[in-house]
Amino acid sequence: MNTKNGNNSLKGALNKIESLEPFRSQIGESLTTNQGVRIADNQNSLKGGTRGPTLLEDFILREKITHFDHERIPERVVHARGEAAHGYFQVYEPMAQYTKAKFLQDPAIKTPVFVRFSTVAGSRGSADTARDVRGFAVKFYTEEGNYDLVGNNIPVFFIQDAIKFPDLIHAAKPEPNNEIPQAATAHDTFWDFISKTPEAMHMIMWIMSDRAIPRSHRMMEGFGVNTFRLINADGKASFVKFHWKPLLGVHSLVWEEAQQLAGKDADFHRRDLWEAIEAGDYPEWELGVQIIDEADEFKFDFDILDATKLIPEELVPVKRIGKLTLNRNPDNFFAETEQVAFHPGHLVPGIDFSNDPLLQGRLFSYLDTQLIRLGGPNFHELPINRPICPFHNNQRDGFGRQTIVRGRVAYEPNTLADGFPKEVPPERGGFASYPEKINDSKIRIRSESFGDHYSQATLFWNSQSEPEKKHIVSALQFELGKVEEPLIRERLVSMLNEVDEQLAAQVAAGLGIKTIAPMEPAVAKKKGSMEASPALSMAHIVKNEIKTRKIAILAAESVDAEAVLNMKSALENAGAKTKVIGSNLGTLSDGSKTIAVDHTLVSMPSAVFDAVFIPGSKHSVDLLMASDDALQFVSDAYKHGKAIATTAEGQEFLLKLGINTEKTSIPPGVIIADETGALSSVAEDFITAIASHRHWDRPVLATLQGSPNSIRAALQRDD
Ligand code: HDE
Repeated sequence: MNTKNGNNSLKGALNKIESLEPFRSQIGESLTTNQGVRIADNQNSLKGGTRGPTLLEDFILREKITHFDHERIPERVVHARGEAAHGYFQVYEPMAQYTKAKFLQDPAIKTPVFVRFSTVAGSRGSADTARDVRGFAVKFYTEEGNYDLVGNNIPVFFIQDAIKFPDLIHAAKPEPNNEIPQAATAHDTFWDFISKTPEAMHMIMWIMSDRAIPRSHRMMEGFGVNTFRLINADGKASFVKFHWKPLLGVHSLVWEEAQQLAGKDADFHRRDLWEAIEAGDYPEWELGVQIIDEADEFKFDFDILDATKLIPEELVPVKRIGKLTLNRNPDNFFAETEQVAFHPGHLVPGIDFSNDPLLQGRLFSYLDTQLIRLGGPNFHELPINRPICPFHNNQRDGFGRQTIVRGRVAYEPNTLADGFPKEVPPERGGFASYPEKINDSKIRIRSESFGDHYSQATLFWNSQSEPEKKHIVSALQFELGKVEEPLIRERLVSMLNEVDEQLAAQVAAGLGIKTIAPMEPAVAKKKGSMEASPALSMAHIVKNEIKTRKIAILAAESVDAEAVLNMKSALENAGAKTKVIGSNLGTLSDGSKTIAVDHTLVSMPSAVFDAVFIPGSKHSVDLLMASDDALQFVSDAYKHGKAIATTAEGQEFLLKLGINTEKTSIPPGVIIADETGALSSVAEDFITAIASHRHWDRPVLATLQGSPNSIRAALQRDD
């Protein structure tokens, strides 16, 4: 730390406090005012007589209430709803060939990080499972200063130029006259804007896909979205796209579950992250980079500066260069998660911007919005935002200033403080912007190379599996079905027709649109170099383990405790979490062993779990069969494609729902023990079925035949 001009006078203040140590320990755990005055009565305000008026001189009451009155700060204008965790990042091998960033060189160094996940449109108290993009913001506290990678879980964005961002967000947020709907794009103003913004079509495909309703924030990818630059020690630059690849795989909910969860557990994702970290199941992602040589800037059939385009992984592979681990929950939500301030302009030497016009506009916005949200220019001093390396400069004063800087010199150059703090040349770690050549006219024109809005939307659609396509159709039917203005619905269907005719026809059918009008003027669509990119489909993500998955065990009185305990230990040995669900809390006994019920059927719906097991005895199964809640639970699990296992006695339960239990016709993902079957082989098959995440190729249950076509179609495959 700079002793001439640093903030070491804080040390002086601390010393003063240390000399008060004996007195401090006397105060001990006392309740005090903010001035440290011990409070004798925190139950009654000061009054003139026992029934008399409250006195203005009651400084204890006034301080307490005044502070309370000011406890709320403005929520983030977007990404207001979120949760965060601490952890660390380690690079696998030195990246010196591409970047001089120090935290990307030494595999032995653990760089501390703070990561916040968020939805975009909803307010701070909105439900976690809204259909939305998820923010994925990472603050690296590096030895060279803070570096923020402020990304999303979708690799592209709605718009190409930041000047459209306020319009996009005004259209997506609740409508301003009646503040309806909360945390949802299913309303007229959003789709009105989109119907006039064809550059959004690629992002629309992603947001209508299951990517927008993740199973867990621990099971979603992250993307830097914008193109950045890496710069090595010789000053050589490469373009880079950043990726986060979750080690638990990429998994989603289905829309019906997301809607149920919004009511049953609005904190579903927040709770999931918190509980996983508390249980020591630390979520992990690998940092991936797609590196593009500067010489290859123009070799693609899209512009790499256009944030509505991705670079298919098949064209430029994602190189995994390090690992992020989240291992500590915040101590205080407000102080950390709410006050953290991310900014894509927080760079360290070795990383730089590209000219992506969306990124360039973002660079202005973050600090600007944080100045008002966090109450002035000193929020970098809040513990969660402070760099871990020393920082000094001549900035002074302002609201909320904490550092007590000594001396009279607050300018540079100076002689009175021997020139401190001093500039640092780039060779010794000073940040120098990449000297990109710029020689052009000042214009407000979108580059022609940004002109193809549909090819990658089609590429995404073509790359999806059949169930994923069904879910997209159903999501569009849901969203556009909520739009009241027919013209907006029709324009959207015409735009979808440019993405894919079948897609448009299916959506149109649900909306009762008979004729699809051609787009005017006609759309100029490039023939992309690829038909499909398998990496874009979640169906191709490796599914081979069940770590941290939540399995429900349905049980009633005289349940076969042995079967429960054996299944529990098989699943837990494979890394899953199990919960016993019953009609009531309490314990259940089969005469020899007793097991505890963790949750009731009414408090924990099937949507919270990844799979369900129905053990015997016959009596327990009979009791469950008489419960509407239990039948609903398993029927939902079946409908949502989840793995279901039963002992031989449990077959009856499946039969009651209309699930075929004949050996040759058992639906995929349903495992039934035969009379002689040992539970261990059931457990093995069950684990494999859970690992597959969902089983879509199941026949529709007779009990569901009456449910709306759109739900059935979305959830099941016709074949
Ligand atoms: Fe943001 N964005 N954004 N954004 N963004 C904010 O900054 C903005 C964009 C992203 O957990 C705000 O402190 C503009 C893309 C995340 O605290 C604000 C544009 C991507 C978060 C802002 C974009 C993001 C934000 C609101 C278009 C993915 C939450 C509160 C040019 C790469 C960070 C705040 C957190 C937050 C502006 C587009 C990611 C208003 C102008 C693209 C993850 O400054």
